This record gives sequence, C-alpha cells and structure tokens, in this order.
Amino acid sequence: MKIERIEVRELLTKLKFKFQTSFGTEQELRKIILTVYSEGLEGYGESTAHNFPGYSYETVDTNWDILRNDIIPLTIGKDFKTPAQLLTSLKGIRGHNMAVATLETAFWDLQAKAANLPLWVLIGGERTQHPVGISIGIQKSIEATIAQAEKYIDEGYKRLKFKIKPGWDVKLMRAIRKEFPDMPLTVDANSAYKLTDARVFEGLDELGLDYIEQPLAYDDLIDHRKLQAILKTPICLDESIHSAEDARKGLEMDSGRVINIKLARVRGLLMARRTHDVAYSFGAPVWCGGMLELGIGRATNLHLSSLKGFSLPGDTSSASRYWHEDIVTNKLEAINGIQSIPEGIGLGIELRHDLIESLTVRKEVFTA
Ligand code: OSB
Ligand code: MG
Repeated sequence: MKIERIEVRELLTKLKFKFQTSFGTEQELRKIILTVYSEGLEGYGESTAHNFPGYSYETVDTNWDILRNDIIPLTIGKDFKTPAQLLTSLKGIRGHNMAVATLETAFWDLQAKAANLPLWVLIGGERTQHPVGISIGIQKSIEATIAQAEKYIDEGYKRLKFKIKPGWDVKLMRAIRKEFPDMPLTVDANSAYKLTDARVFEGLDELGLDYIEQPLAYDDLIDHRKLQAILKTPICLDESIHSAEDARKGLEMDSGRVINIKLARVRGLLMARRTHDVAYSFGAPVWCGGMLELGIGRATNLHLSSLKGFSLPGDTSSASRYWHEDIVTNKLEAINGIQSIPEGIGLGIELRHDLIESLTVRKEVFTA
C-alpha cells in the first residue's frame, strides 16, 4: 500500500490521578498520535513516549523529531506490501523504537482494513477476551495503598502490581500480602535497584509474588541473571528487552523467566509478535505491558494480547481508570477483570475528532 499522506498530532492530556514510579511522577501527558492514509483508508497509531526520558531515552520530542526528520521522509510516497517491508525501509534508524512503532502500528491497522480483517486475526491471534490486572503507583501511605488495592479487587482485576522504590518495598508488600493472602500480586521497580540490594529481594521472595518486574538496570541482563539465581520468585524483564534477540539472550541466560511485552519498546507489532514467539519457544509466559495509553494504543495492546503466549494478565486496565474522556468512541473497559478487543475491521476503533482537535497542541501533515 502506498503511503499517500501522514498526519501527526501532539495532544495535551491529563490523567485522572498522579502516577508515581521510582523514576518520577506523571499527570499531564503529551501524546503523539498519527494517521496514515492509503487507498481511501486510514490507519491509526499512538506513540507510547512520555514527556520525560525516565522509562526510556525516547520522549515525545524525540519521537516528533525522528518521525518528521527521518521516518516520514523514508516512507512517504513509498509502496509497502507488508509491515516487514516498511521496517526494512527504516533499518538504518538505530533505536527510536517507539517512534518507529507509531507508524508501524498505523500501517498494520491500514493493512487489516485493506484485508477486511480485524487486526487480531491478521496477526494470528487466538482469543478476543483477556484477563487484566492493574498497575498501582507509589502512594502516600501503606493504608492508602491498601485502599486502592481493595477498590481494584472489588472491580474484579485479576492481579495487582505495585510500583516499588528503595524504602518503599518489603514493608509495603508484607502489609499488602497480609491483607490479601490469596491475591496474585507483583511488584515493579523500574530499574531502581542494584545487585547490592539483594536483601530487599530476599525479603520480597518470601511473599509468594507472581514475579518481580525489572528490579535492576534498564540495559542489564547479567546482574538480573545473578539475582534470579538466588530467588524463587521469577524475574520479569521489561526495560531490558528491546528486541526478540534480547528476549532470546535473557531467557537463555535465565536473567528472567517472564517478559512484559510492550510493543513499542521492541519496534512495533511485528517485533512484538517475534518476541512473543521466542518466549513461547522457551515456555516463558509473556504479558502485555502498558504505557498509560489513550484509546488507539490501548486497542492496539488488546489486539496484541490475542496471541497464544500472553498467558498472564496484562496491564490493559479500563480506559476510564486513566481518562475522563478517551479519544475513541469505543468503551475500552474491563468487566470483572476481562477486557475485550474492540469488534470490527483493523483496530476496530472510531476516533472522536472534535475532542482530538481540542486537545491538539501541534499538527503536521506530510504528503507524497
Ligand atoms: O514499567 O510498566 C511500566 C507506566 C509508565 C511507564 C512504565 C510503566 C508503567 C506502568 C503502567 O506500569 C501501565 C499502565 O497502566 O498503562
Ligand atoms: Mg514495568
């Protein structure tokens, strides 16, 4: 399909709540969305880059620049038969996976629409309903955290993940486990610890957590291997996995036993599927991570989660947990902890154009 036109927008959005992790606090989120036009069809993509380079070196501004200066000039006016061909045209761009994924996912939507298929069918998915959990940020007190946990358990979420950081870890999680003895629980450190903090993880290891997510450095596999060797609890790798090759190396070395797949972190849906396939061949469970997405990104995550290896609850909780108003008309809501893929062709979403217009702070259009 020929890339005839691309429209890129930056939106200014505000989460319902402050989301605190070991690397900072977020509430006003700038978001890039993109529309690619071909043969009378439109494909939608959403960048998962955030304002500040705390999770990844990529930001809204780096995504904007790489899209307009590099990705779009290499693709506009070109004819691609498959997402793989599109990626080949971008192979000279080192890194910047989130920026690439913004266009790559939009191209998949376009292709699915041209094939008159739901996206999950085109990628080879096997189910349309997914159990989901929730990611709970760092709160003011242990009591406040327990109150949040109770609310989400009542709503039916299947697993609770708690953000931790040094000084907010073992004591918190002992209290949570005591309160909820049978609930599937996990923690996510977002790379806040060093191997010399092993005692913290020995403390957490006694609490029957499903996994400990990304305890050590964002680019590390070696120290994670050393930590995994002394823990019963599986380590789940997030920030450390940038490709299917990273997944292969991490699982081969036993640096972790579970992978959080965020499609944009690995360059898009094609590479996310490949990462999933590698994990599946190792018998390692994967789950779909989240980046506080709007409706385009949230829907894309739901399609990805249809692959057979996504055997653990993802972070794709209800859109209404995050936003007063979403940019799609679809209600991407978990019912009793189960999310459903939007029905329809492609991503199956419909944009709320007036709302998008009112949130837009910059816009650029590129034509062949
Ligand atoms: O590490 O999974 C993470 C949010 C922003 C950046 C990194 C992460 C997260 C989350 C929230 O945990 C996931 C979500 O609810 O979308
Ligand atoms: Mg994480």
